[in-house]
This record gives sequence, structure tokens and C-alpha cells, in this order.
Amino acid sequence: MYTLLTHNDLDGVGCGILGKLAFGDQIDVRYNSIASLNRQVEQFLEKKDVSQTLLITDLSVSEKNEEAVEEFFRNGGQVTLIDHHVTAIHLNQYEWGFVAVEDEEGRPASATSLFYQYLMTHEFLTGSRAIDEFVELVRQYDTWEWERLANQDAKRLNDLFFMLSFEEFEEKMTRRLLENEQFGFDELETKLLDIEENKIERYIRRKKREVYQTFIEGDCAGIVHAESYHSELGNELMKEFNHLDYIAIVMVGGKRISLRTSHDDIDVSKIAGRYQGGGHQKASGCNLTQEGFRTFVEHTFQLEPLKADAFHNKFNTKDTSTFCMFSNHKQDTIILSRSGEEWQIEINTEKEGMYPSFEEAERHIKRNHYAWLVRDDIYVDYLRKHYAAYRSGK
Ligand SMILES: [Mn+2]
Repeated sequence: MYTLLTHNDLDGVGCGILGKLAFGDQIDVRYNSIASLNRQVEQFLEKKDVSQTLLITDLSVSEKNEEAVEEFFRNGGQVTLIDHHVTAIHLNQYEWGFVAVEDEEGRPASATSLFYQYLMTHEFLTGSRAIDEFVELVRQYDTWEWERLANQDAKRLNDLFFMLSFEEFEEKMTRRLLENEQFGFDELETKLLDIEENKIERYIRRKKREVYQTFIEGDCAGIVHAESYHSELGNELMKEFNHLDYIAIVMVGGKRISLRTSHDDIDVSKIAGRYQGGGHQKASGCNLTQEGFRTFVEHTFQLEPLKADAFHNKFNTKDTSTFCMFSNHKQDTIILSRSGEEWQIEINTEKEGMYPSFEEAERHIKRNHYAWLVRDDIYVDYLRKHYAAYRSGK
């Protein structure tokens, strides 16, 4: 008998599905959060049953369990740990550790792609085109490669995973990979995924109007309250409001904050660290502490939400070679105009500094004046008044 302890995300469940394909009812698959894995490992090892083979995928064990696993292995137990996270590299010192960040072709690896290789090399599983395709979608999703490759199917596979229960997804996919030559979504799934995509789009459009901007410990943060679709939301908000250093997605009910950035020079795991959290440079999470509540919730409740730049404009556009107009909740008139090689900022006819590029000038007014590009009608109205004033000699 085999016991597979794996992660409870798409990549982890991908391993579960491959395990079922290889070992059928000879394998017991358990899905774990990062926190619950070590308890499961302990429970397995306590039985000291060397007739059981232990497989661990997409997660790594604590230092204490590392020693216990090694002891189990020395006593004749069968163990294999397969992971692709850099933080687990040290486990390669053990005979049972197999950690690789890249696959043999030099592409970013996922646990599912490494486990697939492992199962085929040991002849536990015969590969097929359908399995190849499924594994590749999981790999692209887990390593973010799908964004670069613009492969919507990888994202859709993850959406489907979230729409079904683990058991349902596992069973559906296992059967599909056994029976079909090619991997794909059926008619009903396609319909459901289309509906889901529209729903996410509408949700994000609404949330774009509920972002509050403030400086927190020197960083310009955008704060939004949202329970769902954090990675999509973080991505889209960072695109729309690129002048922000990061986005904080706050869940008052769950007392959690998700932090996201798209900038290479901002590390949100450091910000999360201030509030009992951590994670990756571009995606982290932390608790909504008392202090966090004051900073992220109470303070921003007094503010007006950010507005996105007008996007249907014909005249007041950013690619202008002359000037364009911004405004804010104080209804300041903010003009960005080209002056030789530089860009001049003028606020209510007061000059406020020169910038070497349009982008830098725009970033300055957005961060410091809470500004957005105004609609054409406001721009035209401004020009009309100026022309009238010019004609009357004022
Ligand atoms: Mn993974």
C-alpha cells in the first residue's frame, strides 16, 4: 500500500490524480495545507509500518520530521519526497529526497511534472498524450508560465478545480485521463467556465472602484476589501493603478490581508512580516492585527476611493506630445505639459517641478495628489474657458 501526502492546491491534487492512475485503489491520497502536513507525517511515522510506502509531493517536511523520515528510511521504510520549491533543496542530501526547481529541459518544474517523470521512470505509470497535456497545464499554472504563454486553458483548469470539490475533481480527471486520448473540457465545463470568467470580470470591475490609496511606512498602498479571486484581483489592480507600490486585499471577517505587487523592487513578504505573516516577494499574506486594522481599515475608511484614468478619450490622452489634464477629489486642475525634453507639472496654474519622462511626472501626481486622467468633456470645457479668457485678453 502507498500513502501519498500532498498539497491541497491544483499542483498537489495533480499529484493525487497521477497517484490514482498509477496505483489505483492501492494508494491512499491525503490533501494537506502547508500547516497540516507535518501532523500527517508524524501520524504516519508513529505507526512504524515499513510495509507502507510513503510519498510526499509539493510540500516539504519540518526539521524534526526530516530526521524522523530519515530514521524510518534507515529502518527499511520506503519514502520518496518530491518537491519543486527552492526552500526544500536541502532535502536532496537524503536518498529519499528529490527536489528540482527546473525539469530536465530547463523549464520551471511543478510537483506534478516531477512526479509524472518519477512514475514513468520507475514504470509505475505509462504515459499518454492526455496525461502529458494535463500535466503541462498544471505545470504552467503552478509556475505562472501560463501568463507568459497566454495559455488560458491552464487558468481555466484551476478555475474548474475551485468550482468542484477535491473528490469530484480528482475522480473526473482520473477517469478522463484513463479514457481519453486528448485532454480537454466537456461542454458543460466550458459553459460553466465561461460563466465563471464573466463573473470574475464583473467582480473585478466593481472592485476597481473601491480602491483606497494611502502611504504606509513609506510605501504607496492601494487598499481594497474583497473575499474572492485574490490573484486575479491583485493582477488587475496593479495593472490599472501601476503607480501603487502594492495592493492590500483586506478580509475583516477572516482577519486576514493578502498582499500583491507587480514591481520587482517591492517585497511584500517583508510588509507581511510586520503583521505576523510572510510568503513570496510578489504575493504574501498576514493577519489583520489590531495595528493593521487601524492602518489598513480605520484610516482608509475616511478616504474617497481612487478613480481609474478615463479610457474612452479621443483628446485627453497620454500619448499626447503637448499636454494632458488630470484631476482629483479636491477638483484640482493638474496639467502635464511637455517642455523641451522634460515634463512640467502645473497644479491650479502653480508650477510643481519638472520630470525627465511623462511616466515619472504621472507617477508623482498620482502618488502625491491622488489624481486620474479626466474625461474628454472636462478637458474640452477647460480649453473652451481658456480660449474665451485669451480672446478677452485676461
Ligand atoms: Mn507546486
